[in-house]
Amino acid sequence: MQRGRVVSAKSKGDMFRGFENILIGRNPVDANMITQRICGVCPISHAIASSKCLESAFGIKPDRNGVLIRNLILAANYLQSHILHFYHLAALDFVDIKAILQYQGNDTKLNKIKAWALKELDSKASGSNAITAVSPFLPRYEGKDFYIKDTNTNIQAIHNYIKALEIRMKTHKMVTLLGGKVPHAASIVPGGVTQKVDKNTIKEFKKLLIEVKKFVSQVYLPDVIAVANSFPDYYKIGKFNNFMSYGAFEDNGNGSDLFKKGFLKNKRVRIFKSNDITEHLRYSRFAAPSKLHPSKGNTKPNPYKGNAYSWVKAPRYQNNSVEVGPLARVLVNYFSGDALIKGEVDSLLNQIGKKANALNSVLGRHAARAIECKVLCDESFKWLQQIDLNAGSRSSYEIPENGQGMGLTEAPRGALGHWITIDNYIIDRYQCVVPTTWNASPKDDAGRFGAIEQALLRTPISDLKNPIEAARVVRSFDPCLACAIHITDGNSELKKFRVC
Ligand code: NFE
Ligand code: MG
Repeated sequence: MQRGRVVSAKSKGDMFRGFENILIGRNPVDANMITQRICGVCPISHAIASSKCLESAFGIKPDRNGVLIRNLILAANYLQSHILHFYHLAALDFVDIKAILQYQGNDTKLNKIKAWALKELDSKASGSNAITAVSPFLPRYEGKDFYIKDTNTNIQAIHNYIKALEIRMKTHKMVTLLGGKVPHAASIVPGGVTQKVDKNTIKEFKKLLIEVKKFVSQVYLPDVIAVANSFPDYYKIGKFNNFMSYGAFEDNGNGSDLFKKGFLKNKRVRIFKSNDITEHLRYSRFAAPSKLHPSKGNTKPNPYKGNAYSWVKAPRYQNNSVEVGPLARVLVNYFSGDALIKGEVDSLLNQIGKKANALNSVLGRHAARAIECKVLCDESFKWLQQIDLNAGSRSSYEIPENGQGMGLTEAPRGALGHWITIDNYIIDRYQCVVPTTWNASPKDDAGRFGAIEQALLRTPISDLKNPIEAARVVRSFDPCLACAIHITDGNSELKKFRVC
């Protein structure tokens, strides 16, 4: 078995996206519905970014009820997305799913999984390979000490994996109560929302929220702590230096966002300036010019460009690679001294016996998602109470002949920006810079690595053929290439690691 460390990394997206080009020549309000189709996991964030973008181009402010309802829909989508990530995308990097074969108890759902696994194994029984092929749980990286050893802990985690599916269904219902449907909401529009909310809607939403909050406090947070206690090395692995948040969950009662904006470098939070964003193209499969601000950007594919290795652009803030997402939001707020976030973070740090710098890690990213869920449950109760049932929820607008707009928000995976130029009442230019464009970007014009590439460097790998450590680092960012490029090409090589 060959050991080593990651010495170089390339993060790439394998397909052209082009959503921005689809928008050119259309009615500006179409952007609101079309950009949601960029992704089925974070469509609410696109609906909000696009609504804010159009509101700024139309010169209007959103209605107060509309803002509250949008916050509630977005919070429900964050809950859905963060729980999805921890339980259904990342947990099996740590939990031994094969423990289900040892289950002897009476839980109907666990017994169903066990029976299904046994049947799958039986039908695939082709010698020693049988255990490696129970989709979607296997194959996986195999190695000594890769997964939690204690059978009961593993079985409890599998139990919570199923429970998390049920909880996600409830969060989807929360979105439909206020958004009309999932995954792509129908109610979010420039000016606010079209949904009429009454006492019953609030009652139903609250009932679901209570159940989700209980899961977050009693199951999700303890499970994150349990994983952290079993894999303490991951407080040191997967670090990055620069963090950015655009701010989200507007007008949190006092005129400020719940999650504040800022750029954090060397533990100091600086004022965020949207003018300082550029998109570098040297290693991306797009035609020059490079380093344009997104309001001037374009989307011209250049598939055969030499040196280019990704369909993801390389956005930079003041020429820095930055990490965006839950950890970035939590750290920006923590180091800004935000009392609410600081209280939640310090309480978690106390429980795990760590200092704040431990958060800059793989485990910190998982913890940040759980902390956000706790905060969003608590704040959602307050937003529900603030809705004025006797007032409307949408301000009106007129589409101007010409104009420019910008809509910034935070998607579950981080900073999301939309920029529009309107000419002769139609869209002349539309640009989206999405969270995974920041995190999974390739190198920039100066050769600086993107956030995931950088975080991978020096990661210790215990077995070259089973580089689970690298997978854990990448997965901690919760990358979504669907957002960054639309879809990945199933024929491309997915398993090439350079480890020395
Ligand atoms: Ni397809 Fe997304 C989020 C956005 S990440 S999930 O969160 O915007 O690129
Ligand atoms: Mg773009």
